[in-house]
Amino acid sequence: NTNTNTNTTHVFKSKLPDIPISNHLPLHTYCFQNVSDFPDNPCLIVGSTSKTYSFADTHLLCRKTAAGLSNLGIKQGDVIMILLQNCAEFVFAFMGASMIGAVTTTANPFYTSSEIFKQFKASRAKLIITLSQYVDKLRDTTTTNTDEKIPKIGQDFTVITIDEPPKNCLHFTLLSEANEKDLPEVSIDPDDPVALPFSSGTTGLPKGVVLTHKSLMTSVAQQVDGENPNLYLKQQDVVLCVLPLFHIYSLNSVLLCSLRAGAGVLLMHKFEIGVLLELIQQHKVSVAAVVPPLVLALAKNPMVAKFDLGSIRMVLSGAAPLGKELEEALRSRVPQAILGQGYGMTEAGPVLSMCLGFAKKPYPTKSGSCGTVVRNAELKVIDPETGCSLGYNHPGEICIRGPQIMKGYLNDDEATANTIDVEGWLHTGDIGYVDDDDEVFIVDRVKEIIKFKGFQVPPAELEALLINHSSIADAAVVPQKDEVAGEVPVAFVVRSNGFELTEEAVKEYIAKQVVFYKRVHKVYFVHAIPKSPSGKILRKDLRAKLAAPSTI
Ligand code: 4UW
Repeated sequence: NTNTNTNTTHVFKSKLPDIPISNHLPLHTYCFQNVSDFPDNPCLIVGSTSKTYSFADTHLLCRKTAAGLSNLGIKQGDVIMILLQNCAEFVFAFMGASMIGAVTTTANPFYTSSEIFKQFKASRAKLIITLSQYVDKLRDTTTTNTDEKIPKIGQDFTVITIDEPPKNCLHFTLLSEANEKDLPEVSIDPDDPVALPFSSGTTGLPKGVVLTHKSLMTSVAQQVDGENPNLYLKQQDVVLCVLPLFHIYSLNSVLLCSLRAGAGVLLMHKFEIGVLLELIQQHKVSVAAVVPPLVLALAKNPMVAKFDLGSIRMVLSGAAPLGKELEEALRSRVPQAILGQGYGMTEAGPVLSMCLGFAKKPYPTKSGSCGTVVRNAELKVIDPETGCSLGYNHPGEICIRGPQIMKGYLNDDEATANTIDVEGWLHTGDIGYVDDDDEVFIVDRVKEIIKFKGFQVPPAELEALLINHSSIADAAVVPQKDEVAGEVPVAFVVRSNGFELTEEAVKEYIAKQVVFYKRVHKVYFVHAIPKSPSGKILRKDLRAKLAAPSTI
């Protein structure tokens, strides 16, 4: 019952006043709007080489890449896939695509061939930008359905590598050395898509999340614009970009926010604690965007003591819950810094709430809080059973409404309607409450998703693979708490009659088909999977079993 006439809706707002947001602007226009104020400031700093691109360089290279994409036949509305770790070319390609009205779908380069092709096909991408070492995965079609026509590099799609191109592939310079004057004039509607990250949302398989120019532009403005920005980034800041840009957290809150605010972005293509510490010290990183496993490394690794982290003024954590003890442990390592969290969800555009300790005129905040709802948006908490809106301090499902949320799932009206209701509220599947000081606390999750170090593991995907195994009759995958990863996926498996199957065999079978973080960490053989009368897996029962191992 979501009848709002009989129940008053308690709408939670930011403590910061709403601001005018010109969200008719295309994302690239908005992000580069202030470049003429700081053309020579460092924009992108490549960690591995220290090569630095100024804002003027970056803007020009994005325009050249846009022209290059257009020369290759990429048109407004077309989708390109970026299959890269963090690097400058990632930025040129993403912003370049935006400039011609094209859409970028980002994928993890560690994905297996079948994971890449699933996203590639669903997004109907025409071109992939990657590294030569991953091109074999784009040729390996053993895992794709043999009934289907296998797309061929150079014929059905274009592959561009940022290093020496293998056979039938092109070099990135074809884009980055194009003439920016070839950039076609395009008229972009604010509701046109610009990014297409994949997320499984509250249930099922990964789906394309349609984020428009308006969504992302609004989200960035909610964070870094206004007299008193919620996330105050300065032109002198060096913002750590070690979290992958293929995930919305880093793409939005690190890259796009920094571009808009004129802060430098230190690009690291992978996480390695020694290198990270060295780079923080060398480039005087002032803002660190992290996830809880990284907080763990910074808080506990003995190497940290050998480096000077005095430049860090802000540490932003998100994508998974951050324990209070961990936060305290980090505090002793960077006592001068403000520590706080943001709470995001790909579908929400992505930021729902952000620590007000990061504001230009900061507010005091509490440890464990995920911040306060962003400005120009509304947040409510509902009873998951009745749909009734709840007031302060009552935990329920968090819902968000505003111009920043996704347009919907790609080609999936049903999933969209199950997530965004008729009143425009996006239902997160997270359980949390808002306290007396308007701070959001997340306490649980009612959705299926498992978060391994902040990465999404969709149980439905692993269950489909498991059930495909000839010796498996039924299966369910649920999260198990883990000190380092936060959560790990574990499987309950029903063997087919008379078949022998070991835990190792199941683990190996899955490991061959999925990216490392989706691997099954434990297999429990059971006689049946508990299900509701309608056939839904009773995940709560399985989670309860894990909490009391003697019941398995
Ligand atoms: N505490 C507890 C949190 C938290 C959390 C997220 O992979 P997705 O779809 O998206 C993200 C995005 C995170 C993000 C984006 C931008 C930003 O500024 C920021 O602040 C640092 C974070 O993770 O997964 C969404 C799900 O991840 C969980 C929650 O269940 C959410 O629905 N989650 N942040 N601080 N849990």
